[in-house]
Amino acid sequence: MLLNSNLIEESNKAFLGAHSNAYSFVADTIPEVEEVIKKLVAFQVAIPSWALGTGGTRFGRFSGSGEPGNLEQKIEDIGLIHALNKSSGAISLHIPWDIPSDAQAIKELAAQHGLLFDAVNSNTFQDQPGQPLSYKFGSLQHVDKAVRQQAVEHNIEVINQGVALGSKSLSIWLSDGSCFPGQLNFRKAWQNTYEGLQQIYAALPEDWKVFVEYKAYEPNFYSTTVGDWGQSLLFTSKLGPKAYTLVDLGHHLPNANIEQIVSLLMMENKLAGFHFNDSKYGDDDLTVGSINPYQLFLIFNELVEGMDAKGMDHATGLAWMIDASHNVKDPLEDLLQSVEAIMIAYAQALIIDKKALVAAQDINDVVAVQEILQQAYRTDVRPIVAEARLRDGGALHPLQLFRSIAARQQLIKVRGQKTVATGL
Ligand SMILES: [Mn+2]
Repeated sequence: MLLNSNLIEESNKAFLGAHSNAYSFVADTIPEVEEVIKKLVAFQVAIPSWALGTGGTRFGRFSGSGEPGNLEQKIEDIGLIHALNKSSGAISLHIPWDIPSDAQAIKELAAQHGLLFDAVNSNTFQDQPGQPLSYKFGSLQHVDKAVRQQAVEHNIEVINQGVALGSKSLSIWLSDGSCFPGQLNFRKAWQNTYEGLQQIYAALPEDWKVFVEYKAYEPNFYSTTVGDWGQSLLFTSKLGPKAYTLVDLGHHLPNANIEQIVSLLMMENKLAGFHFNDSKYGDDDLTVGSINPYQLFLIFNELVEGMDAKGMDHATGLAWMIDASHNVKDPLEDLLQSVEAIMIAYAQALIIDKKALVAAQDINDVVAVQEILQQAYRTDVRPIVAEARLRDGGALHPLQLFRSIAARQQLIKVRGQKTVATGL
C-alpha cells in the first residue's frame, strides 16, 4: 500500500500549530538541537521480515487480518511504516521463510519504498519440509558431522541470498544447547560449533560481517551453547575481525546489566548491533520501551558515549534491528510504537549534558550524575523526534495517521480477513 505524500502533508497541517509550540518549548532548552535533528533523520531501524504478521506462543496463535502473504507484501508493509515515520528504511530477511523468487525484482521493489537490506538471518532452529537431517539435537553443535555440515551449508546459502540483495551481514542465532544434565559434552558442543562457525566465516565475502547472537535459554532449558555475551565474545574473538556479538535485549537472564555489556563489547570493537524489544520476564518480544524505557535510555547513553569515543557514525556504525513478536497488537502499529520508542531513547541520550556528566564522574559526585542523566530522560523529546520526521517528509503522528486512513482495513480488502504470514 503506497502512501501518497500529499496525504501525509495534508494530515500534518492539522497538527502544525500545536507541534510548533511544543517543539519551540523544548528546542529552546537544547542548544545543539539542530545537530540532534540531523542525527535523528539519519538514524534508521531495520524491520524484521518475520514480525509483520501476528506472532504466537506454543499455546496458540490468534491470527490477525490483512497480513502479508509473501515477501512482496512484507516489503510493502515496511514501506508503509517507513513512509509514515521515515526511520524504518531497512528490512532484515529471514531465510528460508522469505526466500526471494527473483532477487533483482525484490531489490527494485524495496528501492521503490526507500528500503535497504540489512542483515540476513539463517534458521537452523527448525526443520524445513524436505530437509534430510533433523536439528532436534542441535545444528552446529550436533554430534553427527553430517548435521553440522547441513547447517553450515544452509548458512552459506543464506549468505548467497543476501549477496543477491545487497545485504552485508549474516546474523546467526543458534538454538543449540541441551535440556537435561549430561545430555551434552559442553566442550565438544562448543568446539563443534566453533568449527562450523569457522567454515561459515570463511565463506563471507570480503566486505561482509557475521553476527553471533546469544540467548540465555529457550528452546533449550538446561544449557545453551551460545548462552551469553561471554560465550558469543569467545566465538567472535577467535573467529576474527569480521565476527561480532549481537545483543538481543530479551536474551538475558533477569536484571542483567545490558548497558554495561554494550559498553564493554564496544570497547573491544565487537558489538554488532541490536535486536530491540522489551520484556518483563524473559524473551517476551514485547514492544520496545513498553516495560522499561529507562533501561533503553541507559543503553542508548552507553551507545552514544561509546560510538562518540570511537568516532563512529551513529547511523551506520552498528546494525539497528527490531526483533519482536506481536501476539495481541496489530503488528504494524506495534512496530510504529517500537521505532518511536527507539527514536525517543536515542534523542534523550543525545541531549545528555556529557561534559557535566564526565566532570561529575571524575569527582565521584554520584548525586549529580543521576540528576544529569534524569534531566535528559525526563525531557519530553517527542516534539524533537516529530520535527525530524516532519523535515524528512514523514507524518507528525504516524500511528494516528495509520488509524485515520484505516490502513489495516485497506490491507484486509486486498489480502483478506483470514491470513497468516510466515514468521514467528
Ligand atoms: Mn533476536
